[in-house]
Amino acid sequence: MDVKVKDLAETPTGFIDDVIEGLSTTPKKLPCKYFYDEYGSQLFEKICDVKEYYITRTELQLLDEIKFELSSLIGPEAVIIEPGAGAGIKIQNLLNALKSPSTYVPIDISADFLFYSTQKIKNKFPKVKILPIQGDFTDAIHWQGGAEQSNRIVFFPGSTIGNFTPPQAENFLRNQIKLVGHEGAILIGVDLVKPVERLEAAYNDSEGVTAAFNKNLLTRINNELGGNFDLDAFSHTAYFNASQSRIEMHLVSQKAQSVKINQQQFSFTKGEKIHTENSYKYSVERFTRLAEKAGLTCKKHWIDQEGLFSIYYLTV
Ligand code: AVI
Repeated sequence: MDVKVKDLAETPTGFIDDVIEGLSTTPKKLPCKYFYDEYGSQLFEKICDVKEYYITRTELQLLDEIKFELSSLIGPEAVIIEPGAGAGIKIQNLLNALKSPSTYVPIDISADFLFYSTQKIKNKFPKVKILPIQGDFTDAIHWQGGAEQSNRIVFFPGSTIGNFTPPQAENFLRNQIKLVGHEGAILIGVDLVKPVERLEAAYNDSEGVTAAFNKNLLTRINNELGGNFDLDAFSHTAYFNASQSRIEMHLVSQKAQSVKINQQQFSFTKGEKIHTENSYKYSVERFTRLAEKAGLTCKKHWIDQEGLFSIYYLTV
């Protein structure tokens, strides 16, 4: 395997440009992809376990319930491609469910995550060939593959698709079609629209883990870009924007203040927000339409008993 371990906290190129650009626009914003340094990824793992965040446990349970159907839909010798693979356990459940999967292709920006997840899969599934790709899955990934031409499946769990705007989500799906080819498929988890109280509780957990996750963006700017954000002078807020069908996360300035980053000064009024994340929630109809616009057919979809989460098997 040709993946090398790099410094876990390595600053991605483009971080400073994205921060300066985002804080220079009105309203201010920061890209959510920068949540995930080592500490941010640990906080996200913790979010997945808090009682209000139903997404991870509901999807895992649903994946378990549909494993025999998935196995017969996908068939033997599948090539599973996972954009933004991270260190998750869902892939292990999927590989366990399938009949002799041939290859696993994790894609992640972090060489470390690739390294660790490759080791883990190698140990547990010694017969599965592993072909890691280091890259930003929000960009188009070009992978020809050698022998691995047929039965390619993109696995994209966790409702990460919800962190894209609908046009970006459509574009992402089009890029995945190029990866899997004409006989491929996409297995994707999508959070469902539901009563506001349930949604807002999931992004305002009582332990404050989501608040810490949101504020970690400011810590990263301070540590990696020489910023001087006062963390106590910003607070976390998350609410459902019904007209856009999305949860929005923001950091709210608690007072009029100015912050310096890399010799540049940014001023905030009291109550001014930095928009840090969108998490779109879809009905089955809306997501099916979006997938169809991208050129996919919804062959099958599943919803858990409580009606919280959906999984789709989309074919090209
Ligand atoms: C990764 N993504 C699907 C999560 C979500 O629910 O949008 C990220 C997250 N943000 C706050 N809590 C979890």
